[in-house]
Amino acid sequence: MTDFFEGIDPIRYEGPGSENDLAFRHYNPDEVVMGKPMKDHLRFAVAYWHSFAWEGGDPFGGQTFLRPWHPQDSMETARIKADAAFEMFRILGVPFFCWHDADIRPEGENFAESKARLDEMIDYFGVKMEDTGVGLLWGTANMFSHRRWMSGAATNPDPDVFAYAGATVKACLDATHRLGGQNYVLWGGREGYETLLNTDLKRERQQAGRFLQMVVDYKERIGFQGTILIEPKPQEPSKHQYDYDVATVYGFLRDFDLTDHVKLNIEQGHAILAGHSFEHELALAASLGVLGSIDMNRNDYQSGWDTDQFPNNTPEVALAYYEILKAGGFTTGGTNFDAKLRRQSLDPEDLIAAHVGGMDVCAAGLKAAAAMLEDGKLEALRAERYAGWDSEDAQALLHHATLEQCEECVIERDIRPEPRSGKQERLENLVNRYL
Ligand code: 3MF
Ligand code: MG
Repeated sequence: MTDFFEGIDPIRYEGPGSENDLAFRHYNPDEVVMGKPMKDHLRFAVAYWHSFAWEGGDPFGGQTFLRPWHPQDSMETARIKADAAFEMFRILGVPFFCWHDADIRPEGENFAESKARLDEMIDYFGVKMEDTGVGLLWGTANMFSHRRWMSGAATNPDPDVFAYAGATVKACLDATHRLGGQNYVLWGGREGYETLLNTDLKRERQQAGRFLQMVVDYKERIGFQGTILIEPKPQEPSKHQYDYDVATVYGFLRDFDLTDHVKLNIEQGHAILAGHSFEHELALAASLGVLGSIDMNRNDYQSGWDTDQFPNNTPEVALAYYEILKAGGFTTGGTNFDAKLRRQSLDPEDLIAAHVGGMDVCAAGLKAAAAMLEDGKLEALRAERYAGWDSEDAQALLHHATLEQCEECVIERDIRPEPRSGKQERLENLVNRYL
């Protein structure tokens, strides 16, 4: 075990009036919201990479954190890191965690050694998960950090890298399956380009589509019951990333006949980078039937990159959970905190406090979203705005009419459409009543 979090007690719910930094003010795990406990709506997960693998470096400076598991170059320190991680899961009471292969074991001399190390850590996790009851929300492969991935993984111009990517995803999907993972995620940080001058877009799209079909085929062969999730992001580290946003990924899934086999893991910060709101991406994914899970964080609105900060804006989070609840809530998905401390937040307690705050913001947002949905006013006003389409004539117009018939009808009935107020400000005022 580790004493990294020594002296920090399990976090308890103390209510909105609590002044205790290390207590929940809104996240009351067993409190029933819309018929089920809050914890089963939110399904919180800790991101191993940000909380335990990241050493505090940024493009202009190196390590700031000094942890008992540093240097992260041996299986011994990999186990110490795992001990600290499960200690934090226990303190926070989170039901899940997520990992990349590279987060949990040091890279080996070759693929075989890397795989053996991964399997050793999966055995170690298995015992801890059994002991603690913490589940795996999703596993994934880091196919973006090592230099072999610099020109892509599945979309790489070198077929050897494509093969290495296939072997890597197989190992990580097997590991996720072995741990009873609820999902498997693919974020293509290098599946894109730095310059069109050396890029064959058609070829790379074909490779990416074929690769995803191979992943789905394998998932079915091993009987993995979790959901395969693509995580959209428009750029960073690539100049342009192919899985740009929900709409782009959906078109890609359609092209390769995968819309029934793959859903999306949607990240707040990535939605913003793509020029959308988080709730836009969630609402669109829900309308297309591909809403799977979320990476919860926030970006700094003054910086044009993915700052992966913990969420602290309840109104924004409420609109996100409104779309999730309206879509029926998570099934295998959940709320993964793809969020990291600022590199100056050095203390173990900072890691705990960051998650406590993030969990509380999500819980407050969930409760506001549930109140909005149960109250029904917003949906009633939305339905009223489209009521004109409910008539038989309107449905016949939509499903059977021709343009000639439109013209005939408009002239015969001398139709002169009269615009009606969209009531946006009143709707925004209504939302604020729940916050
Ligand atoms: C990058 C990300 C990634 C993905 C992770 C899982 C490192 O902006 O969000 O986090 O979430 O690779 O797909
Ligand atoms: Mg993410």
